[in-house]
Amino acid sequence: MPISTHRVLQIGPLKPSLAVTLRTDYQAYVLPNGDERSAFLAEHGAEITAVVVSGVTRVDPDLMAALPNLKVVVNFGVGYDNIDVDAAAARGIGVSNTPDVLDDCVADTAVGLLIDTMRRFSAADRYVRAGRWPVDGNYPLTQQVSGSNVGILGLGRIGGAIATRLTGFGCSISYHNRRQVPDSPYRYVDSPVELARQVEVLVVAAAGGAGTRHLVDRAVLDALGSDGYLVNISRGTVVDQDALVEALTHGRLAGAGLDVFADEPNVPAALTKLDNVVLLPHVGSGTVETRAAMEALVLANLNRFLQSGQLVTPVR
Ligand code: 8YV
Repeated sequence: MPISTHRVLQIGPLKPSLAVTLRTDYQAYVLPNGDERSAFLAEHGAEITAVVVSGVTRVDPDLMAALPNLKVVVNFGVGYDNIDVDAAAARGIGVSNTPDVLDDCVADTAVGLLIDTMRRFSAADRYVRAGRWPVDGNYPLTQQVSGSNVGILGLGRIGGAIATRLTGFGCSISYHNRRQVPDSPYRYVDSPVELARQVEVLVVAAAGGAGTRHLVDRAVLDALGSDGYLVNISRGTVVDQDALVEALTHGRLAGAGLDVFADEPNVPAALTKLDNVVLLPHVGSGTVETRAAMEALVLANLNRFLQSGQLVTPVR
């Protein structure tokens, strides 16, 4: 397909440099918010053939219906639970994401969160800043990371990168996954509850979406128990957040390190009051290097699609 037959639409916020490139090199439209949105869709909807979004923006069947000639949704992010991929497939709309390029960065975040949560570095930092060290004395002892038993829920590319790093810390790694991973050096456990029962730390690395909603429920949290830690770098929807807040406030879990939440950017006030919880504003892939690589992959997908109708990294 020649590029001239295409019209690109940015929906929702994007990395500023990517938004500039789309506007200047592709003459992309930006979907307005509020009252102007439906007027824009009525006037321009039929022109649009390609959409670029980031993981926080929903692309649902209503939006697809308002873009009747849409051929592709290019997603900035590896997770694509923001996009109704079944509805897209039914309409013949291709979907791409940004796999591989962020594995290392997100795995770094998971390990950083795990260490911070078990060793309570953020809480200890608050202790120093509050002037408590000279007054209250040495900080309480915490839990050792090296040599601990870690369970990974979802041994995909990111889960695997987390496991590799933690092997360097002498941790024993077990995992649960939809399917057992052939030739994996790690021990497979056949349910999330059983995995939680056997480990000291559960790291959630399973993709988001309807199939994994509340995979970590009250039973899994109770199996992890009052000495157990939870780390989540995937999607807030994978964990029953109400059950998590309840377990943490009642001391039924030792602590949690969270980069993702059920209703971002809103974080339950109860969590912000707990000292045994580390809260990050979804920064898993947020480094200059990784975001540049994601941006390049978004543009590679867009270019390939505009030129040939193919994608570099289609989601299925
Ligand atoms: C991004 C992510 O923060 O890749 C993902 O799935 O969650 C993160 O890398 C997200 O895409 C929003 O830009």
